[in-house]
Amino acid sequence: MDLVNNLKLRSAGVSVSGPQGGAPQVDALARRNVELLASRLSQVDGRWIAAFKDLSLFSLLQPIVSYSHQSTVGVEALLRGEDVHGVTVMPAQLFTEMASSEAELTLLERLSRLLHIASFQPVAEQAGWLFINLSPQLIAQPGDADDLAAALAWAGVPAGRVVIELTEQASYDPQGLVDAVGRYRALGCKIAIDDFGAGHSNFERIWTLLPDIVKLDRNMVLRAANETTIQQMLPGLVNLVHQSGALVLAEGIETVDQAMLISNAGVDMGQGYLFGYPRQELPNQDDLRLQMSNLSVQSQRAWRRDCERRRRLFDNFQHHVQQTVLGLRNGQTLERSARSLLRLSSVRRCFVLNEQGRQIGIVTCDKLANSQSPLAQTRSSDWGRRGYFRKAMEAQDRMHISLPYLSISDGSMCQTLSIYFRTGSGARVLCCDIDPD
Ligand code: G
Ligand code: MN
Repeated sequence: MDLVNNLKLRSAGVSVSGPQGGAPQVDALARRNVELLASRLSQVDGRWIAAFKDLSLFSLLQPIVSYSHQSTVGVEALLRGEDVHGVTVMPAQLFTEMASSEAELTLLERLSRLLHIASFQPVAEQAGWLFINLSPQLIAQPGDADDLAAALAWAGVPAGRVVIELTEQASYDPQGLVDAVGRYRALGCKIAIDDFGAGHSNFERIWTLLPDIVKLDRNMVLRAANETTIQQMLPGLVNLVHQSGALVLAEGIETVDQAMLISNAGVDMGQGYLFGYPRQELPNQDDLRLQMSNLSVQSQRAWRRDCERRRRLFDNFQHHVQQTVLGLRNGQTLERSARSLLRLSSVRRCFVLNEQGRQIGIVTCDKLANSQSPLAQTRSSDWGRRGYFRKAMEAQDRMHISLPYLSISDGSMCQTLSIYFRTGSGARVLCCDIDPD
């Protein structure tokens, strides 16, 4: 029986599994299939090659680095083909043009998976995890987890070293996909969602599959490097993914600036040409460590410069805020007390809250004074749930500064300075909205 027929038997739900000696159990049919697949593999000059139609397939490994470990924690196996003229065929073409039926596509996916496992085996000690791309269609097929288990047993690679990257294609059987993911987890594999932000790699998939790792699509890195809004959104996005219990990996890092931006956003792991091209061999670990350590030094330097700049800004604001408080405590109007504060170009408005967080006075800079927006009318509004109010009430001895947030009064990002003080009528919090730095 040939492999394609064997796969058909499996798809029809026919189980030929028998008892195996020793653990872990490997399904007999799956083992036979893997032996058939393995017969297409050969080693030329130490490199594994698989024969598929007129092509020679081979596997390249691209390093995945951890910012905290400052070293490689895994490799993604990437398929390449070579035709009889020595011309390279990329995966997109291989999977869309070279397989003419569903059964052939399954054969190609399983063959390339076996090739990846064989290519990874000699470097498994240094390489950490092996990331393999698999389509939702393949993994949801009956018996596919058995096939993977047999392939791993054949090569002697533990399932705990395998991360299954679920590609961004649609799944026509969402519950089937959830069940399938459970089967790979039961083997000991980790689950990653590939190309998050593209195609069907979206929040729905995170919520239903609860992956161990989410790989941010390369396009997200590119856009974050070029568009301020996306860059500002990135830490929040990373935080959301972390809250789901998944680590975050960014793909397509090509420049030092992109690597720093990603690291500052809290991303855990990076992959891209900056750290290493897809190659047959792993990159030199000492070089990589040096590169990671340079990145870390540069990022620390930038952070310190930023701290110093922010401290100077803060000191300047603090001086004017204290002058305002002094005026208010002496019974002057808010207009008069906040005059010098409002003259600073980044100050938008100053307002005073009572001890419940209700606004009892406000002055705005000239630019915003004539706004017609209904949201700009904040008389007697309630800011009691805001962090800047609560922090000022909790720690009464100093001025606070909020993180940037979206102001509901004018619909743009701002930061709020806040400080507690007392008047004859009770506790007050003076707040001052400024443009984010
Ligand atoms: O869909 P997936 O993320 O698995 O695609 C991986 C592909 O991305 C591979 O073909 C690989 O060669 C390519 N790739 C890997 N790193 C980079 C990079 O830094 N820049 C670009 N443009 N492509 C990359
Ligand atoms: Mn991938």
